[in-house]
Amino acid sequence: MKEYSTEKIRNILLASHSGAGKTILCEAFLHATGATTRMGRIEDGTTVSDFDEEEIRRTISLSTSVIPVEYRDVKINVLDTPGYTDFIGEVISALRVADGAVLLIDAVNGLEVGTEIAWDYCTRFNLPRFLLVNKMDRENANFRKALQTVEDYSETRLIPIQLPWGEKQDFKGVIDLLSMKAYKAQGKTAEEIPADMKDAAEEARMKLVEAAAEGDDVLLEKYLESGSLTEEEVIRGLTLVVQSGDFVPVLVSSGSNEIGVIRLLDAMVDIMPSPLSAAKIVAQGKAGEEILEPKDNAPLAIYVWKTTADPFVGKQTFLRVYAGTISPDARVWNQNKGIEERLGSVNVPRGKESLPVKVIHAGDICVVPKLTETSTTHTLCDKNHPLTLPVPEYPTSLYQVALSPKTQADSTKISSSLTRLCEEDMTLSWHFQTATKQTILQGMGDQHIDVAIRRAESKFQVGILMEEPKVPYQETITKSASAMYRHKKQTGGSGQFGEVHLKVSPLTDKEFDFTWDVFGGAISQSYSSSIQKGIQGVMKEGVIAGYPVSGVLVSVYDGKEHPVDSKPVAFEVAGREAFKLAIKDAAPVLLEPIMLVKITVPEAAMGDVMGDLNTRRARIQGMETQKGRSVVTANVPLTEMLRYTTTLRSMTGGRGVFSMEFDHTEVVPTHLAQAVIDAHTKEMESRKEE
Ligand SMILES: Nc1nc2c(ncn2[C@@H]2O[C@H](COP(=O)(O)OP(=O)(O)OP(=O)(O)O)[C@@H](O)[C@H]2O)c(=O)[nH]1
Ligand SMILES: [Mg+2]
Repeated sequence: MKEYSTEKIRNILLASHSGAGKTILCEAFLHATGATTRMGRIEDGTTVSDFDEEEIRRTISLSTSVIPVEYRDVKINVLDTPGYTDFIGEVISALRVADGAVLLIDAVNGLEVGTEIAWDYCTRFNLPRFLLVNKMDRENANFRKALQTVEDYSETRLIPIQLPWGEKQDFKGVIDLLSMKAYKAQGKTAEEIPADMKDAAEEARMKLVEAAAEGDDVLLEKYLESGSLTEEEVIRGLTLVVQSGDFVPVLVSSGSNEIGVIRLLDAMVDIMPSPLSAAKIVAQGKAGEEILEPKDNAPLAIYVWKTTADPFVGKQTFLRVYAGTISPDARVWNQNKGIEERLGSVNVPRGKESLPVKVIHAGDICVVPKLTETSTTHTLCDKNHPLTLPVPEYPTSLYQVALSPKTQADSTKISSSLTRLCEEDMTLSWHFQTATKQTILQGMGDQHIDVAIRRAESKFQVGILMEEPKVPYQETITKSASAMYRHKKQTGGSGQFGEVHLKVSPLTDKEFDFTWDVFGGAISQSYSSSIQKGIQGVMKEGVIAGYPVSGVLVSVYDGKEHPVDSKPVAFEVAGREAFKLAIKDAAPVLLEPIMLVKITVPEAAMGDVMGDLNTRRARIQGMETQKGRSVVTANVPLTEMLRYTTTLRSMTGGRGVFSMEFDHTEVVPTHLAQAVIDAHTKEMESRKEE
């Protein structure tokens, strides 16, 4: 692929609700610019962007693809993100490296929740954006109505720079308000605006020119004096008001019919910022904050925004070069790891392809193979000019499953496979939960987890079984109690003898503490560590329900020893048993994790959501409604939230979202605790029978 210098690059993200047509729009870009000879289809699994086996099977995008579109001597790196909310992590990674966004809505459905979420993220990342009313060819397509749904949602001013030329099956092109020309089909050639559209176009043009004039005092003055601006002036003004986020230009298209795509590319080239004029990234350097200048001769600054692992192609690392240039075989410094990595080839990604290039200039995006130590979110730079680039915040996980290997052979592969999958995905993580002895995989929703497990099976050939995760309860005590135990085995051979008296008391700020309060040398302090070892074993295994014990102070205050038969192992047993007895006497209870949950839903769904929360032992902390959306914050036990993604989705037609994080632990109400204890007792009994 050709070399593109910084001012000839655009990094533009496509984001929207699933199904608004992002992936097909990429097909249209490639076809209309002559990069492909025919457009691929979602149904046939033949698009450039959705090349992954699971994407083809599910007919939705699951990860962000880079689609470079070469047009007017500019390379637009189009980042095609997945719209399904489970895969929001992919959108966030792409937002981090984009300089602008095109947000799509379906001309029939208007603004849907996935686009709302993307809209809010663009605001958070301060990204200039376009609104594209796509699928204008659909039966029931309605430009005005679709636009209204966005106006109802956001206060940002929307400013059409195009009007649809016809609608539904009559949608034939766009009326362009910048050039005041009509563009049929793809839009390669201009013609006069049809007579019946003239008035509407004039009126819309007025609003556009007014908006553009707000961008700059000189333009405003000229506009006030002469009442008009040239196309070039409108574009200049528009660029400024779009970049500041004051206005969002509105465009129209039908991706699958390739209508409007060329004018959309023109707008990206003319109005969206190049890396030169985009908002600058601030890095942490040796001497404090450093603003990254997107120049080839500046010290190297690279952010790693995506990693893929594939057993055949190997590891692929996606980079955005913020400053400096890179070429094949370059040596770069990984600031996070403190090591040097050597690049092999340097490539421009296009879907699954890697097109080798000789140099990547400041501002561009590329992919390099086989970086062993480098992961997503790392900074690569010049060893003599160390830098750290900012990392975006990813949401906390919302959904968990417990995993177990299908066979013995799988058990050896499972952890390495999970580690590699999680390396690819910033919203996926796994850990071994000691409290429940389960391997937990957590992510954003059931689809997210399902995809991950299928990938583990197909990419790494590891068989995985899914189970409901157990809640990581803890056991603790609510009063003090004392107990003694004598361990004695003195029949035949060498004997064992140890007697321990101990007292347990509740500890609120610590998991465990131990004091040695034996007076007069009833037992030697050298047995202290054996006694503690016995106690620690029980702390891990639990006493009443098989969950770890926490919040206990143990004081050993008396005991007995035998001159010959006392030995460490005897005191370990005595300590263990005395501790169990004491715990049982100290009014033990179960603790459960309580989450802080924030739920955002359309106002109309609020009644249902509150009613449902009532059945989940929720304690409402706050509630507010703004612009038709209600936000509830509540403390809810984790047990009640394990499958909440699915419930909330069906309760709100997919329009509800939530986040949650661990807040504190609380005692499980007695009747619920009893059920957990009974289940444990039953399990222990059935194990004994086996
Ligand atoms: N009528 C019509 N259908 C379209 C158009 N663009 C896409 N489609 C169809 O809409 C469906 C979804 O298109 P995609 O391009 O996969 O949508 P997406 O936004 O990438 O969806 P996600 O990857 O799930 O976020 C497919 O069946 C397309 O064929 C369009 O302009 N008009
Ligand atoms: Mg897609």
